[in-house]
Amino acid sequence: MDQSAYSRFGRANHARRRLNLCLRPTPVYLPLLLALLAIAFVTSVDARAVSYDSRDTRDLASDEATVAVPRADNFVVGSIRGQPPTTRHFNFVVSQMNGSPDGFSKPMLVVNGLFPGPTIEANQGDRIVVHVTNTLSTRTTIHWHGLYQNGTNYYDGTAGVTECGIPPGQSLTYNFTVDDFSGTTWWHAHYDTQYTDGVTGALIVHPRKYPRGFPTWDEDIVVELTDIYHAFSATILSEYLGGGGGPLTGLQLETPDSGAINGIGQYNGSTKYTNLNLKPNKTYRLRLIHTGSAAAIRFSVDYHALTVIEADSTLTQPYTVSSVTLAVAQRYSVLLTTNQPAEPARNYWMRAALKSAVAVPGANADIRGILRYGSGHAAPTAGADPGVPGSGLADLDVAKLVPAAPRTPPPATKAYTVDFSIGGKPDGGAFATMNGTVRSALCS
Ligand SMILES: [Cu+2]
Repeated sequence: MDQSAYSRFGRANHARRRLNLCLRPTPVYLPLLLALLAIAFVTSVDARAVSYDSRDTRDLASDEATVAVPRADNFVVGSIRGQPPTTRHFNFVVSQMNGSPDGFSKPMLVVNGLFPGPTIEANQGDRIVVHVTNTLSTRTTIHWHGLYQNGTNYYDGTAGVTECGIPPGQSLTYNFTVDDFSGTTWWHAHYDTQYTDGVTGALIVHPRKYPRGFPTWDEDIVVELTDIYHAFSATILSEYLGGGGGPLTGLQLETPDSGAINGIGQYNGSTKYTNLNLKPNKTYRLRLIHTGSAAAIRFSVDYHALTVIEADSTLTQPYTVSSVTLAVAQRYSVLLTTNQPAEPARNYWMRAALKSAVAVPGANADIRGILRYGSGHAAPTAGADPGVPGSGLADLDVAKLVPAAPRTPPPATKAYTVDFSIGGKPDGGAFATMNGTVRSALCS
């Protein structure tokens, strides 16, 4: 992505607001296999030390017509670190299903019936092969956010730029190496606004090695943060480009109804939460990924310091903060140690606060999950965010991030000027331009 070719939202009078859209798919014949895998996942939850209480008891086989939250294993990475280079195969089937990540049922576009979609995990030097089948009635593509695709740009998955999209009912096998890239990123549909409806997932590439003296951790967990819109994104887009027509206008169109942490959020008083069941006195690497579409998200864990060690796939010098705010498509890895006594049950709120410029009736910007390392299942007692009392820590200041292994860029041999702007159309919609021109799509 693509910070970013065009804006789904934003009008002439708020050109400063940039919508970073990134988009995604999976297997038609897989529901039974998924159910079997789900059973395997359940049995391994304790060993993995992470579970999702709100969904773990569901029987996927009886409910395959609706979107499921992936099992805990989908969010635990690191077991493949250090393996010899190999080819890793994935099957993605993109389909439309109803889902209710925040308790509100809505049509979604998903991969393999899951939201978030399957995590792709590899080591630097591996080849990644993803067989994508499109069961939608529109074209789709999958984009691998941040990968360089040096020599394989036709597998970049950017519809209208490097491909025309996978036609309905057809498939494409993406096949590329991750030799020059490592770190935390994500994949998403990159056709129209499809990813806003759910076609997203984590993409984790372990580096061959870490810099000397780099911090270490006991477990490695993916935390996918998103905003959620109850309207289908195509509807929002048409209202936006048409300058309105629906009940919401302007900034309201880019104000989410709610959000989710690893596929579970809250709306209208619902009380299902993502649960990270951790062990006490351990250090966890949390790989925060903003897979949403417009609202920035402020992530924090009550009473816990967060030590940033990675920003957008670049390792950083450790920098300890009280919260991290992510814009769309940004990623941060933070270290968190489970050693706080403040809550009697040792259960703490993870908070994903959505930052929107205007209000939408009924919207919930206070999205939470629970991080547990005590013995009980009592909910955390904290109401308002207590921060990290007595620590003197501040929120992340991106200007203070320093690469762990700085590199000097080569000198430029030629300079080009490119002016980016987002401007309004007479009818109220907006387009982004480069040097005053709007991109003509490769295919329409
Ligand atoms: Cu992207």
